[in-house]
Amino acid sequence: MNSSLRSENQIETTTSYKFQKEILDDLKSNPKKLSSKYFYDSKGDSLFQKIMALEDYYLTKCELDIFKNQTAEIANLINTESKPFDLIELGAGDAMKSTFLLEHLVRKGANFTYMPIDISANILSVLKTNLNNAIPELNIICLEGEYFEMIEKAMTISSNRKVILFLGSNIGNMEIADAEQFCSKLKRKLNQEDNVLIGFDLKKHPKTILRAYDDPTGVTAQFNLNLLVRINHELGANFNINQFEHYQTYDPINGACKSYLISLIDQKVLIGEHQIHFAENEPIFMEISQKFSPADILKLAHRSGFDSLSELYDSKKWFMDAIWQI
Ligand code: AVI
Repeated sequence: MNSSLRSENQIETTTSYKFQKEILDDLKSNPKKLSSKYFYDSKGDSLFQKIMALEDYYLTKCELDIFKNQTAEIANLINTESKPFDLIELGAGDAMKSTFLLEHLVRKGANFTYMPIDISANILSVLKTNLNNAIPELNIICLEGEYFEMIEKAMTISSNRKVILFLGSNIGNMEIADAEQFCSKLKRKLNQEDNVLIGFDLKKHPKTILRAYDDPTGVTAQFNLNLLVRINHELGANFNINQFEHYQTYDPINGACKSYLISLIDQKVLIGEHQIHFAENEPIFMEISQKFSPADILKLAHRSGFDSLSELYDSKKWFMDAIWQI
């Protein structure tokens, strides 16, 4: 075995050990939980694509509206003095929204390198091929791995100004305290002239929010249940997914939209050699999709050391892309 293969295998072993440890710790905790960052295996990726295409899942359409219709404004705000810069996108996925910005920047002759960061090598390679075809002039460096490790890597690749994109309300998948920690850490990595652009889903009629996360076709339910299927495949578990049901809540006061899987019966599940007991009606907390008011967003910016530079809304005012400076 050559040394690069050996180190790839070591990375794989470390990653799957981390996955197993986290899953077991989370299912042995009280209340039980699982981390939504593990939703995205290849089946999870394709279910999320289906969610984004759902009529009621408005988030993607709203942010697309901003990126389609306010592209020049975003470009002016982030491309301040036309100095070379690195445009780093956290969790780039298929870069559907940012492609509008990339095309615009290339058309305007901006001097920048696009650096998408994603945990999925597969997604990055598809993205690179698609972008090479769509925008051949674009400089692109894909960074595969965890956000902060890859931001550090980007710093070693070039000393250019950094503009960080964190779109799609991904920040909403963190508890508020974690989002604050995340933004503070991000701030510490950046320099005076850098900017961040973060997509926030706004508080709105509770029924509109619940419909987006509790679709009648059951795709969101499958998306949640798929993590149990993944645990079955990757950790040798025996979850019977018919014995768990997706349950969604939204609290219009604190803006927390939460999903759970409810155990329909009293049951024991094996994960490798570990046995986990689920009482009838016991919940597993799966995901938070936090909703914000403009004031909540300003508070988050200030508490993590940023200043607001601009707030861009879609035509319905359901979503905000906030641009922050240091
Ligand atoms: C990726 N993330 C921003 C989605 C959200 O809206 O919280 C994940 C999702 N979960 C259920 N539907 C979509």
